[in-house]
Amino acid sequence: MALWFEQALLPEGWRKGVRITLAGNRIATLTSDTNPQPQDERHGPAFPGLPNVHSHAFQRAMAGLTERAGNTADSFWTWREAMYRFVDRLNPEGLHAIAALAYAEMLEGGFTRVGEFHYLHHDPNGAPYANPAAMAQAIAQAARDSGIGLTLLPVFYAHADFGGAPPTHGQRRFLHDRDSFARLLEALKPLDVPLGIAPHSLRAVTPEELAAILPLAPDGPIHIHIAEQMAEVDACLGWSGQRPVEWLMDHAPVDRRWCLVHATHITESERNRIAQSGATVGLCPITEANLGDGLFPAQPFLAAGGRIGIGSDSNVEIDVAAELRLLEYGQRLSRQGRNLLASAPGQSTGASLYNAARQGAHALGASPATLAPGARADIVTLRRDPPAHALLDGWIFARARIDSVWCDGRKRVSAGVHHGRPAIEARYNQLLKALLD
Ligand code: NGQ
Ligand code: ZN
Repeated sequence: MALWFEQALLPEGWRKGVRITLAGNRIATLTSDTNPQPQDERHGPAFPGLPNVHSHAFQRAMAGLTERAGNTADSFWTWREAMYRFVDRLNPEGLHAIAALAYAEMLEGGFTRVGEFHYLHHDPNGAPYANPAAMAQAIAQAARDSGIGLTLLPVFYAHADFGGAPPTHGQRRFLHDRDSFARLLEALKPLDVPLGIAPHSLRAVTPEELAAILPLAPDGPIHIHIAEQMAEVDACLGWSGQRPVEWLMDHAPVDRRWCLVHATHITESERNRIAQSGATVGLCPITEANLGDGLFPAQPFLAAGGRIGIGSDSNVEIDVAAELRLLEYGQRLSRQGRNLLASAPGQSTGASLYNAARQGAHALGASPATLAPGARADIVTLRRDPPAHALLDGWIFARARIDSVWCDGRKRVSAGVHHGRPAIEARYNQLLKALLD
């Protein structure tokens, strides 16, 4: 059987009448300017799926539950307290149920690979599980259930703040020292997924710990949260006399392997240094808006040749088109202009955003999805009705909606809905009911 697409985004650009045959998880043959054959499955416009460079899957279960004003001023930090309380009772089974729904929704939303920034390692008392990979196995199982590609980013977390402050009670399930972390990395190898390493933030890791854990992962991506909140920038200045990005650039070997998550509050010089380093900035526009982080200077960063990836982070909403739209709209609102992230005069803003986000795959130790013979079949199509005339702009800015998604050669989403959704949702609803009462 073959797939036939009205139009498809090939490496050389949009082509009409594209017919693809699959062999296993890969594209076997691809022909353009061709008519469908009688048995072909016919679809609207198709393009390669996008990578999600930053997810905390478990936070999907808090979506909508932290939008009520508290008695004191709400902030990122009060949200974080609520998040710590929420995870108190999660076990591997619960994590599996939540992550499976989040990952199914990622596929529905156009993501075909996820980087899971995974730090919920230990049992509810903070004691290691007999198998240190128990929670990570739940993540990997959820990825298999949904069919999404997984890059696992095990997190090293040891402190509550700069200067090696002791961790708080709410952080007890995240903690390692160098040796227990090395054992975790060993235990993750049999999962057989691409592995990275993630020092949580400069708050959670001392300079000595950072230096000690990097050699444990000589290849693969390195992810870190950085400069997301002004309080973090101020605390870093108080501790070191430097801003977080400045400090990191001076003290760590930041290069293309690195993904700096958020990097919201940066100076012009920090911005240029990140762009020159080749590191990816992991932008999570919906979460950054939801948590009141601030606005990353995307326009000058991209103009300086900086690389970005998109993350769904807290998973309060999961939709890569909505992330890209908000990324552009944040720039429009703050800079009072339009089409600010278009790569050049005359270029489509949607296509420019899409192309930038596609490169985020490198930050997950993967190649960007592509429609070509031999490539993994990670394909997203849009509904044909109403006609998607502006294609990527229609998808990102207007009403064009996702229809079908194939990941690793298997069709997982039809008519916008993940095939496993009924079962995954039933298990999730049951779990959440138990968790919330
Ligand atoms: C996290 N989330 O690890 O889930 C963090 C909150 C922290 C975001 N930064 C915890 N969006 O940064 O300390
Ligand atoms: Zn995060």
